[in-house]
Amino acid sequence: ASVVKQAARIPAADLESFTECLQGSRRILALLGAGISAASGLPTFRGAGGLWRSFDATELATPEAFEDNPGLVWQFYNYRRHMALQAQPNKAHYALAEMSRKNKDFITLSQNVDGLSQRAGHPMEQLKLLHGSLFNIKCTSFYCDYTRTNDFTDPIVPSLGIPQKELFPAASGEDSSEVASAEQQFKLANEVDISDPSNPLPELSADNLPKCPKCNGLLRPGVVWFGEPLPRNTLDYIDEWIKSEPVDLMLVIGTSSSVYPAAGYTDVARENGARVAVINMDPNDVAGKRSKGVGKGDWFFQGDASVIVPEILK
Ligand code: BV8
Ligand code: ZN
Repeated sequence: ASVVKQAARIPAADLESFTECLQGSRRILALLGAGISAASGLPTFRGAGGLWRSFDATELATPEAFEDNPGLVWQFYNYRRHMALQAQPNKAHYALAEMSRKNKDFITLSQNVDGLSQRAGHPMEQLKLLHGSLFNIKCTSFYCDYTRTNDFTDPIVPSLGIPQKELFPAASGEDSSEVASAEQQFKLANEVDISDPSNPLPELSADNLPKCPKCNGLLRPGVVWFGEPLPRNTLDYIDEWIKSEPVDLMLVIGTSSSVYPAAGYTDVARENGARVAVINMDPNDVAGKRSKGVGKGDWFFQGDASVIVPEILK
């Protein structure tokens, strides 16, 4: 958290030239990554927080992981839903929402699934969720089209919050009377921090997991996993928007620009006329590498997005 509070260092000359460009810009694109939500307390993917119970988040954000152990993957997403619901949007989310309200030609592309841009009041028609949302749910049955959005149930199913007997079975050999009472189990579940690798992770059987009300199939988080295509209509909309007229300015905020096709939009925008301002805590992450967002005539503002973004957009 101390890193996040690092004061922003915005060189006056850069701020001046950026402000001049911003004021002369109409068609503006923003690409958001986990770094914009760091100040809201949500761990990024690659930073120290990018691990959950010693799992690398990208190991769990795959269809294979879900196929292999839906209970584990649901506990990962249930935990992230809970964290995101506890978090508050920060000044960067609000500044972008404000700019979007003032300028209909300002579009935000978010890689984040945490819902914070939405909760900051970002106009939804100008917010494109590239990787879905923790709060969308969809059915895994091949023939079933059941989906629901804005599902803020927490925990998503009782079994992910209040343990029942089958979740904490008596250690083998002990007779069932040894199993903690429901009250003790409830207390245990609420005290047990399941993000802590040293605590036992309940083995959830499929019948404890979210079920489709239409076909009783297993439901999954409505996010885009690695190896899955991004929503076709979203990709088409963005391509059309970028190519229809020149882009004046692109803001690349709090992203390692390591995941494609999302990261590729910076180069596409630049090819369509955009100048690029990168806001990131870590200069090593973006400086120099053209495809990582910083090239000639660009700006790089180092520091916490929740401090820098409101500062440079005001
Ligand atoms: C696709 C939702 C094709 C889920 C996410 C090899 C094998 C397999 C696949 C690939 C491969 N090579 C390339 C690929 C494609 C793959 C990919 O790009 N892999 C990478 C790892 C190489 N991409 C895909 O699989 C995509 N799909 O290509 O499909 C296809 C086409 C047709 C038919 C079938 C298939 C799907 C990718 C989407 C995956 N889902 N999220 C979930 O969240 O659980 S991605 C997830 O990780 C995030 O959404 C985000 O996009 C990404 C993490 O990136 P960042 O947001 O940038 O976060 P990160 O931690 O990396 O960086 C944080 C940054 O913030 C840092 O720069 C840090 O310095 C900075 N920072 C930190 N604190 C602050 C800060 N900055 C400012 N202020 C601070 N306070
Ligand atoms: Zn279904």
